[in-house]
Amino acid sequence: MKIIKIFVSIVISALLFSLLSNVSAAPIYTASFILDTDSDKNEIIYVNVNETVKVSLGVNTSEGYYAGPLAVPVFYTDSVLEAGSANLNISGRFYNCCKTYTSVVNSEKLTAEAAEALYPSDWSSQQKSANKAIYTVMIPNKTDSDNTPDKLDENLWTAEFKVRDAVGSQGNVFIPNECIRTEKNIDGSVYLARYSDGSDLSSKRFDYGMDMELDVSKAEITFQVTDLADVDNDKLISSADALLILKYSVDLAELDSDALIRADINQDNSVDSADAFCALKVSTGIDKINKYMH
Ligand SMILES: [Ca+2]
Ligand SMILES: [Ca+2]
Repeated sequence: MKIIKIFVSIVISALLFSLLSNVSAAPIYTASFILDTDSDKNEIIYVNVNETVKVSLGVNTSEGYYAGPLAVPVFYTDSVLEAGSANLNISGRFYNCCKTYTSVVNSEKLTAEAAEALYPSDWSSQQKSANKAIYTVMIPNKTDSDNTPDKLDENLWTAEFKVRDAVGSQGNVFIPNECIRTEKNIDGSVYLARYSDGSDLSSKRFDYGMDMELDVSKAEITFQVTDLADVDNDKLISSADALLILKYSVDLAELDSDALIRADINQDNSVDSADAFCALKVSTGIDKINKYMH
């Protein structure tokens, strides 16, 4: 019986590895982060350590407002997500109105004073140190309405984040409702900044105009770090994890109770070759671990 099981597992694994051997893409999760009222609030996305997460900042002004200057910090939980650079959508209409006066900068690269200016005024020092921001300033080359798009539904930038080794933790990418500094402060809305002189975009505070508002009350994504599928606990999902599951399923390897929890990828309370296949698909980017968590 054992010999048959081993034979079957070898056949299965040979088949799986030949199927997947040409796929080498790193897993990347692409999440849409749109500043309009239709996005999902507090959607939880499960991610593995070292995974790359892409988040886009989009803007939707489908009601036809005049699109004036934009100055908005997008915050992220530093202990869970390590930000890479944000790539502007250079084919976007808004970018092409604003490219002379556009900057996307991580708050880490700002002066302490400039970074401090991004935080909501009521944040504690603990909140400030826990969250960093990608600060976006996009100012039309001219403030005349004839040089700006009046309706927009597009991404402004896409940023990559690497998931830190923070299994069990949650991290957010978000625009706080409190992040509004205007005398007509309305929860859930961001007012676009009015261009004043534009010479120092990375450190200047702008006066807020009333030309347009965007509802950001649902502009939040929550990432939950999991170690599901990382059976050997080396912080990577690889074919080694798949092989380990396969060996366990034919009594050629032992797994402790914690490893068994990580190995039951399809969550059916059994560790077998189906989980090995899942591990392979996650390791090659065909599936995201999030698929197995719902
Ligand atoms: Ca692993
Ligand atoms: Ca299973």
